[in-house]
Amino acid sequence: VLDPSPSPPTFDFKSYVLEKSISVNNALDAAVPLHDPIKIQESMRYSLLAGGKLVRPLLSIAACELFGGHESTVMPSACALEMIHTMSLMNDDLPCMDNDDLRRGKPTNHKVYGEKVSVLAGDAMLALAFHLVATETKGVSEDQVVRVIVELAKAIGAEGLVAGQIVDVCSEGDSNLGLKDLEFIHRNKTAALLEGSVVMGAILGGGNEEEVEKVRKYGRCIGLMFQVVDDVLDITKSSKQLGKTARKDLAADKTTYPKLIGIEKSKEFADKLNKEAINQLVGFDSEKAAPLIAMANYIAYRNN
Ligand code: GRG
Repeated sequence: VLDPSPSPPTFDFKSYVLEKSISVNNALDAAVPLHDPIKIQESMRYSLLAGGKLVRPLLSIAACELFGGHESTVMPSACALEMIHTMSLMNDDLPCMDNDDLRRGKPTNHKVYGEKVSVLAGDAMLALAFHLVATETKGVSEDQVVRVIVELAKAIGAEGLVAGQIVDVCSEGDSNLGLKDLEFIHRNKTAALLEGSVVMGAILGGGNEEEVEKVRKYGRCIGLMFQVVDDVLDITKSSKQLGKTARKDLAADKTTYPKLIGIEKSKEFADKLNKEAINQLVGFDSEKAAPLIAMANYIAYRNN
């Protein structure tokens, strides 16, 4: 969407994403085995292993490795993040919310398994996420694990994801929605979990308070940027590429950044957020910071 900005020349982002995505998918596969009651397990696996971009797990792993932490230490948290992200999408797709038929290029969970199973599979996945972090996080102190659990809970509840979703749902059709309201929705609905992802990784990697706060600021910036870029992409993508949700948003004349400040200003805002995010990483080991820098650039310059 924006003008390409240079990533560290020696860092192979494609290989990094491929390698980490395989690890995360293997861990997710193992975390939800096919046991009885089989319907719930199948429903969870259907959406969890449907080919999401794994942005949150990858961010969490990269933040942990920024401090020299190991992938295996952060993997339960990485899986928990993808589980909660996925169950939130399953909830969002339900007829009582967005009523969507397609997600990640496949029929939505409730279309395949029915609403009752889909709601219960989401409930189970939320519980499993916390169970996984609490029981499978190895090689760090109990205090770190508790801090991670607190961070995750805060990111998804009525001070985070749910807050963004409720304000979004309640403001549907409100043509007076302003920039402040839009920012509140995006900061909570989208940015809170992205922020939580990097903070959880940083805690498990052993970052000190000041370092964790820098990573938090990075997360906040890329979180809001994710949504600003999404709003711009909804408009700039050719109609052929537009997904069902995007078309719905446009048709309903949903409030977006381009609608409120125009496409150019939205792109400039995203660019500013990207620079601010990357600035937080100044002073860290440049090799270890490379994945987080590349991910910020990916979020800023992606085209889908
Ligand atoms: C978490 C308890 C709990 C409840 C959920 C329904 C609800 C409450 C929240 C909905 C939140 C929502 C739909 C947020 C949008 C997040 C977002 C930016 C989705 C797109 O993320 P990508 O592009 O998607 O990372 P993939 O499919 O690649 O994972």
